[in-house]
Amino acid sequence: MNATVPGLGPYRPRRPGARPRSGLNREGIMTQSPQILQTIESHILELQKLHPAASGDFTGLLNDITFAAKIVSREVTKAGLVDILGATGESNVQGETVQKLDDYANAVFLKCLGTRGQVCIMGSEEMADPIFNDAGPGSHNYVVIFDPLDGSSNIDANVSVGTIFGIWKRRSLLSKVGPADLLQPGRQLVASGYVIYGSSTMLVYTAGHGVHGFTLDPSIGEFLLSHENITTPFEGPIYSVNEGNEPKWSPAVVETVRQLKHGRSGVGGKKVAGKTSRYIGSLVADFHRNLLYGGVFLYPPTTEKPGGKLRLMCEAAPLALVAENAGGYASDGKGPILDVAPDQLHMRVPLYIGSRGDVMWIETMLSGTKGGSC
Ligand code: AHM
Ligand code: MG
Repeated sequence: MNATVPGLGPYRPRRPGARPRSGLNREGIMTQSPQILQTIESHILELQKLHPAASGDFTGLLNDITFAAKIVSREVTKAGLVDILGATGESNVQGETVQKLDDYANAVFLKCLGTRGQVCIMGSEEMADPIFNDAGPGSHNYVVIFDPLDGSSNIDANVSVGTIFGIWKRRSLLSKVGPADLLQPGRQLVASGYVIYGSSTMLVYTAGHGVHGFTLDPSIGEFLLSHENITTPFEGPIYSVNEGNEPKWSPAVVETVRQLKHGRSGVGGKKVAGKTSRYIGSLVADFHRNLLYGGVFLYPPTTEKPGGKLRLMCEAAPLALVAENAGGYASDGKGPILDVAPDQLHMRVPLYIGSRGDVMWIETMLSGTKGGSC
């Protein structure tokens, strides 16, 4: 079910040469009503109306994320103009070089999420430990885990990067907030989404009533509904994987990718065509493209990273919820990503995500190999 206001259509860019939407004729006289666009704030408010007992905390939290995304978008788009590019020289908790914009995006999300008293735990890919903020049961009801700027190694080349976020409900209703509140599986997510900072900035989110995409109109500083109720094809024409890792994959993964590329024989011996390859190396951008066009993204285990590279809580699980709510699927090669129980904030997993039919076929190929482990 989707939560649009009756009578308000999705945002559609104007065709070149089409009449201006203002409804003014050449003499400046109003001849038609202006098209009404739906902002993300009004969309979120409509969602809140579906839950009459809602306190507004969750709505406020989604609005905080939207606001943070606008600020980060502003910095990402002007990154080429100011001296903000380049690594700080420090390493994050996984030993990877931290880019300056990572630091900035992290600080923005922490600042925006921490001020209204709805959040009891904030965890970020950029911080070794989560931040606990507990004023006792009854308040601070949400846990937010995010990757503030995923794909940041691409920033210097002006390639799309993104933010990924997941929101869980606090479990401890009568006691102090603790690890059980933090380490929840993706199945318990109440909302998740991502922001892609690309040729335009888009925010895509799901809170259980479909997956909806909003495009930032920089001239008015608003995210406007542009992709209502996104659904992904059951099978798609694209596979996305870093094929440079092939020497480090298990034989099962090598064979799986070979068949994705060359095709295979399907049910009743019917030939299933090979797919085309697209790989940006920026998870949000690769995921977003495949969500719209259909296909599958793979980050299998390698001999160097036997547990996979991508993080369960701030990358895989939030995107898995988006995929499932759009009709797709995400697997660690053995079962649903959403059912994987985290043992720590920065736990990594193998990831196969995208069109449901494609991911299920991969799961079958890898069954008995511990998700494609080497
Ligand atoms: P990051 O969180 O440090 O930016 O790393 C995650 C990124 C993903 O965006 C992308 O899918 C993956 O790393 C690419 O890895 P590789 O360069 O090994 O193909
Ligand atoms: Mg990341």
